[in-house]
Amino acid sequence: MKKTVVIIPALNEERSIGRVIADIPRDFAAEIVVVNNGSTDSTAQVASDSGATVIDEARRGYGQACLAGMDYIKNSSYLPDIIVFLDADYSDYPQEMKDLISPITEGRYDLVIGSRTIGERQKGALLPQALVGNYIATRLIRLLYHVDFTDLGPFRAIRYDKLLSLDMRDRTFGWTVEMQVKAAKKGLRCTEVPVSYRKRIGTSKVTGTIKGSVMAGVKIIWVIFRQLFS
Ligand SMILES: Nc1nc2c(ncn2[C@@H]2O[C@H](COP(=O)(O)OP(=O)(O)OP(=O)(O)O)[C@@H](O)[C@H]2O)c(=O)[nH]1
Ligand SMILES: [Mg+2]
Repeated sequence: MKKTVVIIPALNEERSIGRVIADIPRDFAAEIVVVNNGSTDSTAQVASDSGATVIDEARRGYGQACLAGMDYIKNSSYLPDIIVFLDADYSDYPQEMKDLISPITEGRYDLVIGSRTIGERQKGALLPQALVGNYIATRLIRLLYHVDFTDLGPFRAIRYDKLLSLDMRDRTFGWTVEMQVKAAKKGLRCTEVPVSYRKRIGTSKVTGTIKGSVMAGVKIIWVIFRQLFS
């Protein structure tokens, strides 16, 4: 069986992180790595009590946290086959992880995005600014890089060797789109599966605030265009 490691960036998610970990199908996950991104609550304690490996990354940023998770894996003694990225706020349904990894384990795809726009969404879970942002970003990717995505969702699976080949760098909200654009440019076999999405537990850090939405939107567009020239 393929070895899958789950990376969960977490910033002050003490109310949700335990539930996220509990719902991950353990037969599919060799290790769950929670990257505690400078939380001031008991996120780290809850995560380790729930059976996850907890690593600390003091520098803020979603991408920074994901990079720290990858560094931990690089320095560990084993080689995973697949990495799953998952948010800590319990918006996603971790039990759907098997749908994300089977296209990879069957050898058909390298990158599988969990799409919330083609999945079942609780009303109000994806805010209008996120829907519009996703629409614009995915149309631009189709236009410029000729791969058809419907979402930049955080819940995704990728072959570990392919992930390393992407040389990921974004330290903030551009992380998800950077992965998709680079995968498209490199000709990775990309697909999407529908995933369900519900309202988060706890306080929003990105799309729930005006500042977060604007910053994320600008960053995403920037990443999409910048990859044309690199
Ligand atoms: N924004 C942000 N999120 C971080 C950071 N480090 C870790 N995270 C985690 O990244 C995930 C995404 O953040 P969310 O606040 O859920 O962002 P979102 O999904 O765009 O928007 P909402 O779910 O509506 O809040 C959560 O699991 C956070 O805990 C960070 O430095 N900034
Ligand atoms: Mg969220």
